Amino acid sequence: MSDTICAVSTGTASGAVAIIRMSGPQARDILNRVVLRARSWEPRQQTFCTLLDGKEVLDKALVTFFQAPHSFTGEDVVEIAIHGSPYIKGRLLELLCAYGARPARRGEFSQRAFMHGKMDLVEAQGICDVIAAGNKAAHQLAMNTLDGKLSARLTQLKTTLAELLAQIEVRLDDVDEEMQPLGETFITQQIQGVITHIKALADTFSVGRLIKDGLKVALVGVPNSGKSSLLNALVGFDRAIVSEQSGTTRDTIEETLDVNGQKIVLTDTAGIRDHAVDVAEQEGMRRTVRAMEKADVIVWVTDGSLGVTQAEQTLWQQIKDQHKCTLIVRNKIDKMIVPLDLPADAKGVTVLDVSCKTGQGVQALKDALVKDLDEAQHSDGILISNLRHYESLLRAQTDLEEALLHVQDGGEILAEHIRKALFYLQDLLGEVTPDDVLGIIFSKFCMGK
Ligand SMILES: Nc1nc2c(ncn2[C@@H]2O[C@H](COP(=O)(O)OP(=O)(O)OP(=O)(O)O)[C@@H](O)[C@H]2O)c(=O)[nH]1
Ligand SMILES: [Mg+2]
Repeated sequence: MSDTICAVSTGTASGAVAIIRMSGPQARDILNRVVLRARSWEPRQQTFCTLLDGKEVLDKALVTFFQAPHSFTGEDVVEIAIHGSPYIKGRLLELLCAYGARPARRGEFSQRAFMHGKMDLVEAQGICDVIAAGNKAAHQLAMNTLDGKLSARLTQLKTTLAELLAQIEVRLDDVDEEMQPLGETFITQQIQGVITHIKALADTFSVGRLIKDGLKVALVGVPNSGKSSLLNALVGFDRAIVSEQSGTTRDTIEETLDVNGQKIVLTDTAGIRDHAVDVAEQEGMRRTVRAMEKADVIVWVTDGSLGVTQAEQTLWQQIKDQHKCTLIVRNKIDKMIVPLDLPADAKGVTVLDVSCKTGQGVQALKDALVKDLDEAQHSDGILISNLRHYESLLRAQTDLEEALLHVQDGGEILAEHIRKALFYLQDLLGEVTPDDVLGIIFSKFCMGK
């Protein structure tokens, strides 16, 4: 980290303004080589100045200097706001590199911030998620991580384990048995308490993942039940072709929707029936099955004016085999409705009455789709959405459950399992993570961050 790095922090596209960031011990000196008038640069003050390319003016810029350690990375940092033309950005980077900086790798500014103790690994991941968040719910989730709420919870659990381990270890060293034993109930309660918290946190992954990536919903049903009409009603515009002909939709059609700040990715599919009329429809039905496999929620759309047909009985078996969260939409309730004679094992599934024609029930369907996500987020807002975090928590939990089996002997095996669980929590926060693993994690960050 003794070198000085630079990158465009505002993306590759043209824009009114772009920011080039430089971090490292030479940042100030290099800056002085590209400005018209070299100076000492007052920290955290913006200075309007002229940037030079040799003897010619490259741009007029607004420059801010942050002095180590009071900067994002903990090093000397310079931010240069320039006009966002691809030429100026490219040329300024060339000049900075010619004077001694080097192009930053992906996530390298964040990695330096982490190395200088400005944030832990969980908070650094939060930055990535904040930048990637495209809707309110994902943003809130990421902000809670960036704000350190998740880190605080993890640190608390880590401290409990570390204290317990210290008490056990000191007794292992106490060969003369001068200390009072800890007591099995105490040890069990401590471990059990941490397991409960870890489990609760790990359980939020199923919802956290959906909030971050969006809830994938597949609309399936027999031909003509109104799947494409429902897609159009949900997104609020005429996206998919609707016709009274059976077998209109062949390819899957994907569209994104925002419901109460949650992202939903809807897929309209080809209707499923016993015999496809041609090869294209056959392929369409194959894609429908694939859409069901990829979905988080399957919405079975049935025509309420017809009742459940034989073809739908077969389709239900296929839906059921997916073992996914399922909703049933009884569509066309503006028409004469016949009793809904569901297959026996579909009786417990939520049924929503909808008319794509009048719009009745469409909002209720939207609310039902995001209900679980909304509730999880409003409980206390600390959710995990990162697979690495989830896996570390599971590992810690497994070791603590093992530890519970060895409370009675109170010896080295008990200590070893607690030590391992503690290690997984420390790894989550980046405290014991090897450099090559850190390199991989930060390389997934965006350029200039
Ligand atoms: N009355 C009434 N008609 C509807 C409703 N929803 C759809 N329809 C009609 O039902 C027919 C079939 O609608 P689509 O949306 O194309 O049905 P689909 O399920 O996508 O059909 P395929 O793509 O062939 O599988 C069209 O004529 C629609 O206008 C509804 O709520 N009420
Ligand atoms: Mg269709």
